[in-house]
Amino acid sequence: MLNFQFSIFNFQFSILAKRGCMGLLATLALAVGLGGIGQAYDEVEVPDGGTITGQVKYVGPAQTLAPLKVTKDPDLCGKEAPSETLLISANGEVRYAVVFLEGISQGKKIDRTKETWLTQEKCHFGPHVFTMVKGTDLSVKNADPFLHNANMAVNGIQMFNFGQPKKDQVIIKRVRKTGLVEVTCDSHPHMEGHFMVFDHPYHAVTGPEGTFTLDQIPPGKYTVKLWHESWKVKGQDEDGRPIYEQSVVLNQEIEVPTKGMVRVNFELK
Ligand SMILES: [Cu+2]
Repeated sequence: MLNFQFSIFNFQFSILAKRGCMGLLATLALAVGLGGIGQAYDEVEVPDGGTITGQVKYVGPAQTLAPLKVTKDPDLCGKEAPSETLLISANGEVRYAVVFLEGISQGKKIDRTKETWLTQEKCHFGPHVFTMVKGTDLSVKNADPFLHNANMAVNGIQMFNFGQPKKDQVIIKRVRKTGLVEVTCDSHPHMEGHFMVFDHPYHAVTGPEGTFTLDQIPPGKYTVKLWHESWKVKGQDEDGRPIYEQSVVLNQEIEVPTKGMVRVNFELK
C-alpha cells in the first residue's frame, strides 16, 4: 500500500512540476481531505443538524494581478483577459475559495438532480471555480464559433480531454474521481478553471461577498478546510502569463452544535 501510494506521489509530482501549476503537498492533503482514499459516504437522515457559515477575507498586501495575454481569436476574445485568480471586493471579501468538511463519512442526502455546467464563452471558462459530487454529470458547453477543448486533470492525472469545434456543442461527462481538477484549453493557453469533486455534499464556493454556508451537518467535531488556487507569482510562461505557487490550504477545527450554528471565518494573506 505504501509503495503504491509512493508511486502515485512521484507521478503526480512529475506532472505538476511540468505544468508548474500547483503544489504537491497541497494535492496530497486534498486527496485525503476530499475523501478520495478508501472512504465511503453514507446518506442518512439528519434531523438535528447544524450549520457552518462564514466569510473569507484577504488581509495581505495590496495586489494587482495583470490581465492575461490572449494569443488567438482576438476578434471575439480580445487581446487581454482579466485575471480571476484573486477576486477581492472593496471590503476585502474573496470570491472563488472552496470551503468544505474534511473526511465526513455520514450525513445529509446528496442532491443528484443538481446540474453542473462549465461553459467556454469568449475564451473563458465559467464559472472559474466550482464544486460537484462524484458520480454526477458535468455538462461542458462551447458557446463560441470556433474550437475549444477541455483538458481536465484530477490531482495532476488526466481525466478528460475532448475538443468542441462547434458553437453551442454540449458534451456531458460523468465524473468518477474525487479530487482537485485543473481545466485548461490547449487552443487558448490563457484559459483555465478549477473544480473540486467530493464524495459528500458538504462543500461550497465563496460568492462575490466571500460568504459560504454548509448546512444539515450532523452535530460533532469537524475540520473545515479552505482551498484557494493561490495568487503568489513564482514565474512566467512563454507568453508572459504568471505561474502561481502551490494552492493555499487552511484548516480550522470546529464543533457543530445540535440544530445550532457555528461561524468560521478565514483570512488569506
Ligand atoms: Cu479555447
